[in-house]
Amino acid sequence: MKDEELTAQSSLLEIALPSWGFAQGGTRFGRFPMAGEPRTIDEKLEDAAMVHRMTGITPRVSLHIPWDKPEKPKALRKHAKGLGLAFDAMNSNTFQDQPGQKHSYKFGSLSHTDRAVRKQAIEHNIECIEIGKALGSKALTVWLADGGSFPGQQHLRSAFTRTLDSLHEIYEALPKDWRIFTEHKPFEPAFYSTVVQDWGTSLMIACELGPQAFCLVDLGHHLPNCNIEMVVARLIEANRLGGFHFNDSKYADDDLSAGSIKPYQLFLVFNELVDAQLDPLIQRLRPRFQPAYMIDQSHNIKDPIEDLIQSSIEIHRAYTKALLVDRAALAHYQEINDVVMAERTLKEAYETDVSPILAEVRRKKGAPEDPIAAYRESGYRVAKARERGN
Ligand code: RM4
Ligand code: MN
Ligand code: MN
Repeated sequence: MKDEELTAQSSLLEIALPSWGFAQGGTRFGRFPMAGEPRTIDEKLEDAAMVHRMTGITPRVSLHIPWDKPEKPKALRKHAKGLGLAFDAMNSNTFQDQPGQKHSYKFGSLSHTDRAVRKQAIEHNIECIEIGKALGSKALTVWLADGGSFPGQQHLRSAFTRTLDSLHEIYEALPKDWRIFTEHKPFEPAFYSTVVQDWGTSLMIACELGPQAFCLVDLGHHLPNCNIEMVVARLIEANRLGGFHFNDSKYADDDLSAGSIKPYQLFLVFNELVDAQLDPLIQRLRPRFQPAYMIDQSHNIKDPIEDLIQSSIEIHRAYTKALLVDRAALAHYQEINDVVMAERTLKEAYETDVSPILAEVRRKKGAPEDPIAAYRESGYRVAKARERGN
């Protein structure tokens, strides 16, 4: 691929930012707030606009409800537009009890044995859709903490059937131009049996619900050594790959910066995505192949703005390297079973320094060559600490 073509392709990537990633995160042991962190959704949007000014590739924000529930969604949409931002998928939250909530989610939400609890969780998801409509969002992401921590606690099949029934009701409320994503996760907070624990379950849900339902792959939601690129390839083949939550992990759902621990894995995931994107057969048979890219991390010790900039760059890097793979050569080596040359073809792309291409894409979008340095020079956080008084 020529440099201009590579730059053009590379500049097509867009990644959504999580509203829940702008305040300093914490663990169950503690949280160490930083001066100048945002307190309201308006302030989080200001920070998102700063990230987008630095990266040029992060123009949308994904909202978590009720954490970032807007009082006036229409006004928030206007505020975002003024900052050059729009809204990505809506995220529902039935994994925590909120003040004043009638029924508790202690023993589940969409899978609960009590119809009243399920109804409350269904209504919450429908409310997320309603807010999302006013914001211009086009998708709902459902991650469920539902499950059991001890053998015998839940009837495994019935818990799944109830979840499916609940999801059907949410699906009914989905506008025709929306998509619903279900996110799998093997464990935590349930430590024995999670209802949507793997991509197989997520795929069953998508197939049961209908053509607007897709699976979302959160890179941190896999057991150690899971071959995530295989999961991606299978979901593409099933025409049900909806999108990603990017992050990285060493042990489990660590929510570390994308590309910080296993950059080769991130590249291999993008290798599958680019391969499908360039495959005319896939484009013809699966016109709905439009994965949504999003970051889902917890910024416990880094400045969240720096972490989001850094992660966006690493995702962009992995994608651009995947564009470099000589696909004709790879196909040839696979065909003749030349293992070494096939692997070398991937490694050649992976080992190419694409930093100049990334910088060129940013330059064309009016973003700085070195986003972290530019952000630090801007004195943004210090100014915000003064302005926000924290
Ligand atoms: C979960 C999952 C969801 C996210 C919550 C905060 O582990 O990754 O996507 O919404 O965390
Ligand atoms: Mn996630
Ligand atoms: Mn997670």
